[in-house]
Amino acid sequence: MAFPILSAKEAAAQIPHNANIGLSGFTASGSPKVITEAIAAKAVKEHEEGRPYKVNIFTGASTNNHADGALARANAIGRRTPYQNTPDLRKRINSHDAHYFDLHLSELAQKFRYGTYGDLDFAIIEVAKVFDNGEVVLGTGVGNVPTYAKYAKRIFLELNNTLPEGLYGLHDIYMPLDPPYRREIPIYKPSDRIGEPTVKIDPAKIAGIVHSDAYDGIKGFTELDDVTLQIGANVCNFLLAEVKAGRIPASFLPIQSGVGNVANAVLFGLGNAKELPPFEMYTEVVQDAVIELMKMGRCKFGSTCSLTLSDKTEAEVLANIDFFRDKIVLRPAEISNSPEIIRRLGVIAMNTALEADIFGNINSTHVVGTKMMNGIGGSGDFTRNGYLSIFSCPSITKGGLISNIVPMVSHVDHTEHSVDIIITDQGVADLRGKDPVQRAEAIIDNCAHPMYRELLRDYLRMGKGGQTPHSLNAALAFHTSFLETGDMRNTDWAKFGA
Ligand code: 0RQ
Repeated sequence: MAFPILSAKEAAAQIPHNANIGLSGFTASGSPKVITEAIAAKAVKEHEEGRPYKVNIFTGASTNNHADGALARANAIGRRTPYQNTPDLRKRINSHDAHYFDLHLSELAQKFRYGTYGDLDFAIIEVAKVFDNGEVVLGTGVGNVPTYAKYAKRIFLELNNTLPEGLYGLHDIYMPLDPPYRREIPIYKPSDRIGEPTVKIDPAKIAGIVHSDAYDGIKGFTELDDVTLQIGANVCNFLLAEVKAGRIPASFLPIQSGVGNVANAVLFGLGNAKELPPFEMYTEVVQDAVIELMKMGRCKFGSTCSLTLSDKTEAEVLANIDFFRDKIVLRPAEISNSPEIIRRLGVIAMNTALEADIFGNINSTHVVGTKMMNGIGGSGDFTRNGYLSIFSCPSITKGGLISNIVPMVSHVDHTEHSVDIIITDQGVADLRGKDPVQRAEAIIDNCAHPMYRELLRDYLRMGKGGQTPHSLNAALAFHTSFLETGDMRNTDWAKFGA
């Protein structure tokens, strides 16, 4: 069947105000680029002519500057979920121009199938190849494509000419049945394949193909500094001690690693920790550092939802795809992040906090309790189900104006019940088996920066008893001091009756 070839503008012209659109990909990888830019241009024109025009965007995770970036600049996003990380969209979310709701990434596909968010009018899917029968080979990120492709009424394909056909075979496309018929998802080791290499799309739904040669545009990470290197080393030393103590099997367990500079440093540390055996990953994002670890033989296999690689590293991987073919599988988000599989495989979950409180609760999303940074992403999927759940962050930020260890987190993403270990550049707090006061002592002594330890100890002493001795009138004093004076160190407990 010959599908219509359209320009991006012709595709965008068919998408009306208030349409629900599912985008392919996971992070910048595999996300559409040219049709989303054309929708943004259409929105600008509609707004200039005095008509409302916004679309509701459902994705796998964050997207890229061509999608979230362009659409946010055009103020063209109505509803948005489950994760984002572009500065322009962040501004729209925090000003309520875009109505973002933050969701565990494993949940969106099934919630769509359950009918929670209404009909899906369109899917826009980046592909490496289209077969005449509607089967497609996806790009470097899968996200929620299987569900979006099945449930969208009409589908536009972005055929990206920079993606080699050699991507065929890297994907493992599988969709579980929904309750009450769901069975176990039969993955028993990270490299198990249970599905198909392609997504089968009903050809009658394909509204057209738009050619593209745009790159994901992912930048490399910030150079590692002394603080991030120390965090990485502390994580590795902790894992090594757990193996030596027999609490992690000597053959090791699959690893999940989050996003960002800190996660990158942790991966770098794992590469250098030669006492740890080569390991496998069961994760959602493979970033540049993992590719290096694969080349070094340190990472044997990566099950992931996306290859979130800088343009340079992606070109290298795609040019040498045969070397990586038996080392990578790309899965849908509900499989890469499946609570069932994470629990079964015993995944070691390693994610990053914006702030942790002395009792072990974690804020990963809200700056000073109010402004959305990125979102919870998959951190909750892994943290709640991991064999061991580790959070790391620097002990201080902005030269010490902010302590990342606070009396009470200003927003809670991960509760004390899900967090086993907190690690900063200062050291490791092992929270397992400790009551709240013992946890607080471990976190203050081992993780807080020395310049904040006395303030935190004073807070604990001020506590009004009970299992978790908070001083409710002073619990957010670090944050209010920062907002009032620009420095958490100016916290004055005397103002709170201490
Ligand atoms: O600000 O950009 O102005 O310099 O936050 O901080 O230390 O560079 O940390 O890049 O590792 O990101 C939690 C955001 C950490 C990320 C978060 C400021 C700091 C800096 C970034 P600047 P760093 P990282 C897998 C799992 C949730 C999603 C997740 C994240 C900027 O890891 O989004 O885990 N996680 N997904 O200065 C105010 C504080 C701060 C602070 C740091 N306490 N208060 N600002 N900053 N701490 C992937 C997916 O789900 C797809």
